[in-house]
This record gives sequence, structure tokens and C-alpha cells, in this order.
Amino acid sequence: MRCRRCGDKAEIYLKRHNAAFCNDCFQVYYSEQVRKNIRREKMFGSKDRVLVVVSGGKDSMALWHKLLKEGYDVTAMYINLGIGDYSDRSQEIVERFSEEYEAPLIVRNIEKDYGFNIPRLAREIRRSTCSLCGTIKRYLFNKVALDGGFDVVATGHNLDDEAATLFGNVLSWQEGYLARQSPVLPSTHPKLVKKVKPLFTLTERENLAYVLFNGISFIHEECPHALGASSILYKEVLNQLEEASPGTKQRFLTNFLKKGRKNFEACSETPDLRECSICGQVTTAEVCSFCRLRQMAEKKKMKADLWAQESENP
Ligand code: Q46
Ligand code: ZN
Repeated sequence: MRCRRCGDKAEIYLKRHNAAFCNDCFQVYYSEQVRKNIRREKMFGSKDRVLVVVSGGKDSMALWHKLLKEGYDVTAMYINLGIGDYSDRSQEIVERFSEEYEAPLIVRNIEKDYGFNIPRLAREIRRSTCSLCGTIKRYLFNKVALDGGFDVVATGHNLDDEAATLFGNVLSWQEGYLARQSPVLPSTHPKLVKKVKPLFTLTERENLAYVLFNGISFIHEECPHALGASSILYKEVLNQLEEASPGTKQRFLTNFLKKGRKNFEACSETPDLRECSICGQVTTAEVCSFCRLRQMAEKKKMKADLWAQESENP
């Protein structure tokens, strides 16, 4: 198969575009997609300070690399979630990349910085690890961006992620979530930083090709807690549809963004926002969910310490 742009031997075939590309021309295609997304969706400009959230996976590593190459003022943030080996290995990958490219990196460690372990706390308070993890990540993305004076937070969400989220929200008619699904989440409070997804039109496979073609290391396995998540099932269903009718995922997402979303705008309630009485971050309650989690973790720890003391001195 020949490259559509230059006629050389093709390295990758993109069924949904009915186009094959050699390595160099794939990089051109990839760059054009990212540039178009940033420009059309008014994500950020060359003077903005961008905080890129990286997990060590292919999508966020591709985004970090691409934004650096495009010359943006980029700093990465990695959060060690305390998920055993997976977290330690992904941190190593991110730190090695930062050294190799002399790229600024902020590292947060939930256990060291905040004194609790996410999977353990989830078991203790009988909540799902992913729901706790999501709360903590959202809190830290905003807090680190706000404290560091960043203009925007960028994440590596890809077309497969966005189509799967949309599919899940349609299946249960989550009207509020449908109203808010967008590659750009604008700031709705002076202490909330804008969030953007520059890779929302690129597939997982295209991000994988980008990191492989550029020799970028990444953590190959998924977080162990992702197993059994409904988003994986939605991705499998969408992949079957895509196989039978290439371009389905992109049509589903882009047509929703162009035509469907506006029908849900009235369902988007603007909650009363206030500042957490403990940490000052934006919340809808007196105390934000992150501070409540910290309080719960401290209580559990105090109980465990007391129990240990009593067993030593019965
Ligand atoms: S939420 Fe759940 Fe992810 Fe957190 S615990 Fe792992 S799978 S990392 S996107
Ligand atoms: Zn708080």
C-alpha cells in the first residue's frame, strides 16, 4: 500500500479516512488534526501556560510530546495514585521523558502528600476506587493549575474515550452530562481553570502509532482498576460498529457536538458555587469532596491507631 500524500511505502492505514500514510506523512496528518482542534475550539494560544495531565499512557504521552514540539508553554503534571506497581512504573516513564526532553514536570503523590492510599480508603469507606480516584484527580488538576497560575489544563482524552462517554450517557439519558460533554470546558468561576482535550478527534490507534513512530516510552497496560469498567464494554461495542462501518465513532461524536448537544443545553443547571471552608477550592457544599475524603481517611487512621494501641496494652 502507498502513502496518500507522497506515494512512498505506507506504514499505517486509516480505514475511516480510507487513507494510508508513511511515517512522515502520518506525522503531518496528526499535527494537522491537533492544530485544527486547538484553533477551531479556541483551546489555547501561544502565550498561554498549559498544564498537561500525564498518566504515562500512550495518549497523554503523545499529547505532551506534540505540544512541546509545537512550541507551546507546557508543564506536565503526574499524580502518583498509589496503585501499586502500576503507579511506580508509570511515574518512572514520565520522569524519564521529562529528563530526556528537559520538559518541566510537577509530581504529586497522594500517599506522601495527603497521607492516604486510594484503594485502601475505597475499601474502608465502601466506595469504588475509580469514583474516589476521579474526585481526587479532578480536585488536583484544578488546584495545581490554579496555584501554579496556569491558563488551561489539557488532557489526553481521545476519540474512543469521548465516543464511549457519549454512548454511556445516551444509554442512560444523562441529560446534564450530555449538555456538558465538550472538548472544551470553560471556566465558570474565577477559581476554576478551563479544561481542554486537544486529541478528541484522534483514535487510540492513531495515538499509539504516534508514540511508536516517535520512539516515546509509555506504560502498556491499563490501570488494574479499569478492568470491568463499563467504558471498556462501550468501546468494544463501538469498535464493532466501526469495523462494520468505518467512521461511525467520529460521526457519532462530531454530529452530537454540532447538532445534538444544543438540545440538552436547557438541562445544564448552573450549580451554586462556593469556596470550601477548609481548602478554599470551588465546591457546591460547605466542605469540598476532597477535604471530606481527607477527613474520613484521618478518622479511619485514628481508629486503626487506637485499635493497635489497645491490642498492645490490653
Ligand atoms: S479512575 Fe479507575 Fe482510572 Fe483511577 S483507579 Fe485507575 S481506572 S486511574 S482513568
Ligand atoms: Zn476543600
